[in-house]
This record gives sequence, structure tokens and C-alpha cells, in this order.
Amino acid sequence: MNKIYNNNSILRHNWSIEEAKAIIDQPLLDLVYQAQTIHRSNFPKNEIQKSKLLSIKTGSCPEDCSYCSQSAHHNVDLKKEPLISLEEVVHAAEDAVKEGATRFCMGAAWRGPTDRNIDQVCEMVEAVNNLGLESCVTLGMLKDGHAEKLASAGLNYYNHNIDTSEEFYNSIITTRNFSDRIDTLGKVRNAGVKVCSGGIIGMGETRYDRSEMLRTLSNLEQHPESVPINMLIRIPGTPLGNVEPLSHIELVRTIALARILMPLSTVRLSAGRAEMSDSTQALCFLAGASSIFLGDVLLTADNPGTDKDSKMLDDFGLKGETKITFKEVIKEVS
Ligand code: SAM
Ligand code: DTB
Ligand code: SF4
Repeated sequence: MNKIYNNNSILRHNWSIEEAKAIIDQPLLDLVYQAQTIHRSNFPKNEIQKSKLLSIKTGSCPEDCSYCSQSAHHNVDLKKEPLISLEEVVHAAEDAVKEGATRFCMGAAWRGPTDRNIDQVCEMVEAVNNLGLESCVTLGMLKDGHAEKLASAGLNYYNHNIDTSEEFYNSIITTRNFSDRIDTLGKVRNAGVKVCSGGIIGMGETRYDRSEMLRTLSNLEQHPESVPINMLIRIPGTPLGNVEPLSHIELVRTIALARILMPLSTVRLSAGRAEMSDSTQALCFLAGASSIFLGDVLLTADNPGTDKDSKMLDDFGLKGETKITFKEVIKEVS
């Protein structure tokens, strides 16, 4: 069901692949202009949400995601760590507040959490919320009842990426199916937790796959409120460690398509910034990205670091967000 929202535009859930491809294939400047026009009508201009990430359980993951440093299937030089303590989380979240972050995301290298893990993470969520931060967790596949528990703890967002198109999915991961991801996203949505779902580009997929991934997200019954776009960080020892790098202009195109298909969602310029020039990042912001992760590590991989980012954001005249705004859907149309 399509919807009208309060600047009288249509929020569509019926994009065809031909329409998505026609958008992403436009001349670059037309595409970025269209995306920025939509961005400005829905979000405060020149604002960026600063987010912080923390790995709460690192490595030894039973899944075989070809891009990931934390899979037990790959031979990566990585310090593995069991679930960290509540105190360590609180410490990191307090630092995040001092650095100016307004969102705090915790990631665990699990196929999915156990019931006990959920209780432990719920305590962490409560502590993060108590510091005034928006909370997000990414824990893998959820069982019945898990999302409801996280919702009662006050969790704001659950991150669970579909990562690529359904067609390309099994070339990247064999230990689960695309439909498993969609299933967990449904559980999160039904429990009333906001959905954060996006993907990775630069894994050898085509522009068609990138368009399909975003079309799948935009055709869900409700758009994910948050759409992280990750540029693959090529990790030595993973099957994708030596893949041919993708042009950064393709990243700009992908971000613009996400912004156009899902006009009210926050599009996040996530992994891969350590290898991007400021100019690439400026184009990503122009294309509609309005959030970055601060700090010199993401979960396990490099990120630019707060000093470098502060300088870049100052140079661009980009400020931290003033408030979290959601446009309201005012009526449903077929
Ligand atoms: N285990 C959970 C899961 O897979 O949902 C949560 C953690 S997982 C590391 C979170 C996301 O990080 C993945 O879905 C993927 O999109 C992204 N990611 C992981 N490794 C990456 C890499 N090397 N480069 C870019 N993004 C990556
Ligand atoms: C997302 O889409 N990107 C973030 C967050 N969600 C959890 C994670 C990026 C991880 C990059 C690889 C690493 O640090 O190991
Ligand atoms: Fe495990 Fe998540 Fe890494 Fe896949 S992406 S190996 S599920 S931590």
C-alpha cells in the first residue's frame, strides 16, 4: 500500500526494477540533484547524525559471510572476545556522548542470540537509553519473543542487513538464506522496534543487484527507518579480501537511489570511509546520506577517527543533528 506523507508526496512500496534501474542509471548530476531535492524537503539541511559502534562480542561466528572478519570459516588475524560486561558498555557509551554522538549501536558476532543473551543485551540497551542515546543492536537472527523483549527494554532500532540482492545472496553467504533475513526483519517490525536494514556494495555484484537490494527494502510493508550503505572493507583472509575495488561513484549512485526510493529513511554512509576522500564523502552527503559512524574502529575494521572527521565536517559546515525527526504518514493510498 502506497502512502501520502505530510509534504504531500507519495511514499511508494511498489517500485519496479525497471523504475529503480532508470533512476540509478541517470546522468550522475541529475541523479544527485533529484536525491538532494528529496533530502532537503524531508530532513534539516547541513545536519549529520553522529553514531558510535561497539562490538560487544567479537569473532568466532558460525556464519560464513564472505566479507566478514568475524566468521569462524575464515582465517583472519582478529582478537576474539566473548560478550563484554555491562560496565564496559556503559563506559563506551559515556565516551560516545562526550564525542557528540546521539546514536549508539552494539554488534555481536552471533548467528543469533540465546534467551540468556537477550536478557544481557536488554540490560545494555536500558543503560544506553538512560544516557540519552538512541539505541541500536545487531545480533543476528531472532527467535520468537526476542524482539518483544528488546522492545520492552526500550530498544529503538534493530539492525539486520539484507546485504545484497536475493539472486546474489547465496554467492556471498551459504549458512543462511535471504528469506531468513526477511523473516527476522518481520519479527522486529511486528514487535514495534524501528528497522535498520541496508547492505554492502563492492562485493562483485552488479548495479542491477544494488538496485534490487534497495527495491526489496522499499517494497517492504513499511520502509526501514534506517538504511546503512556499507562499502566493502576488503579484509585479508576473507574470500572477498582481494576483490576488485568498486568505483566510489557507484556508492554515490547507490546512496542516491536509497534516498529516492525511501524518502523518509535515514541513509547512513557506514563502512569503508577510511579509504574515501573527503570529496567522495561530500558527494555521498549531497546524494542524501546523513549519518556516519565516528571513531577509529567500526566493529573490527578501520574508520577515519574523530579528529579527521571533525575537520571534514567543519570544512563542509555540517553540524550534528538537532533532533530526531520523523515525517508523519497522513493517509494510505493504493
Ligand atoms: N552478526 C550480525 C549480522 O550479521 O547481522 C551483526 C554484525 S554484522 C558485522 C553487521 C553488518 O556489518 C553486516 O550485515 C554487513 O552489512 C556489515 N559488514 C560486515 N563486514 C563488513 C565489511 N568487511 N565491509 C563492509 N561491511 C561489513
Ligand atoms: C552496518 O550496516 N554497518 C555497521 C553496522 N551496521 C553494525 C558495521 C560495519 C562493520 C564493518 C566491518 C567491521 O568493522 O568489522
Ligand atoms: Fe557473523 Fe554477522 Fe559477520 Fe556474518 S556478518 S559472519 S553473521 S558477525
